[in-house]
Amino acid sequence: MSTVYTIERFILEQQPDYARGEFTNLLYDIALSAKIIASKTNKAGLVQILGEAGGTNIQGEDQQKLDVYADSIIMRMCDHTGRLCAMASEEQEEFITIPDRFKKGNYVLVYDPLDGSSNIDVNVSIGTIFGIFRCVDWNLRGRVEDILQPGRKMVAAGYVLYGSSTMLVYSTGQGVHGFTLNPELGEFLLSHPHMRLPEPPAYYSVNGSYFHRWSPGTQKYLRWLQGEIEEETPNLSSRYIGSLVADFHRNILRGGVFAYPAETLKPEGKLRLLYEAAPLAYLIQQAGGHASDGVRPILDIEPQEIHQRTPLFIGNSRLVQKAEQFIREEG
Ligand code: AHM
Ligand code: MG
Repeated sequence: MSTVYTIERFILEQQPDYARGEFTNLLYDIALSAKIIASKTNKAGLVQILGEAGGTNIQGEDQQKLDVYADSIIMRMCDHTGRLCAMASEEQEEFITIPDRFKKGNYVLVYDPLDGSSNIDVNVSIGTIFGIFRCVDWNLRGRVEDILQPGRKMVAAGYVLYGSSTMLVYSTGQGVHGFTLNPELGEFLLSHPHMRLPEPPAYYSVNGSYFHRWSPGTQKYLRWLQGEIEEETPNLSSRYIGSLVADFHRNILRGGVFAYPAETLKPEGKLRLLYEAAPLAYLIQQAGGHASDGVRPILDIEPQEIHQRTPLFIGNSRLVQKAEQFIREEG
């Protein structure tokens, strides 16, 4: 029988001998939050019977929207453990400080608690994205400087996909590893060790309905992806779920590129740099790929504000570099 690795065992075995366990335990906290969120998202369809999310259920209790619920689970799971000095969440305007009554830790957690929320009501995969930094100054309580760090400084990143199975995929800089939740055991089991982007790439994922609002370089890029321009033409098929984690996960397994470019109505793009683009950029680099805003690596961008947006091209390095080339050439 092959060895069964629970996520706990795997994280522990990857931990260097000198580690004090603070970081390891933070990953456990995230895995536990993921299990709690998964058990709730699995029942999302039942709110139609038991009461709408955001409305009142048959017991007369207020139903929390799932993204708000996921946010409070992660925040409450992580704010009192003494492992963090600050957090930032897509669901909260300001960054989250650790209350004075709790011990402060040395790490910073940035997260999108439930991305792809437009997909919840139609039973399509959704996900959680997270990134971890070290605090800039370990002696101080969390400040905005601790949050506004470039992706290059992340010490870990990952996502949880709530799909046909729940999967947790993460990296601490030693490759990308995927775990599938066994619902009977309530354990994440190692199912995808050392994930690497396969060659040749199979898919491109982009919302082509915005084509007329893209720059000429971006339009040319889509035509190239579709095989219309004879210049190292790729042989790709199209897949777009509209759920970043799910689109990213499929592309990391099958090979490909995901793009959410800038367009006239969204000149900065739609996706958020700190807790969407940067963690996935960290992962894709670990899987042998690349992420760019069309001009520079996502990992090099210094965020100016917590909820800053960025255009995003992410996946197979050659496919991402081609986007950069067309955007450069348009001048
Ligand atoms: P959200 O943070 O409001 O859930 O929006 C982010 C989602 C991503 O998961 C996905 O890649 C993108 O929005 C899809 O946007 P569009 O519908 O414009 O293609
Ligand atoms: Mg989001």
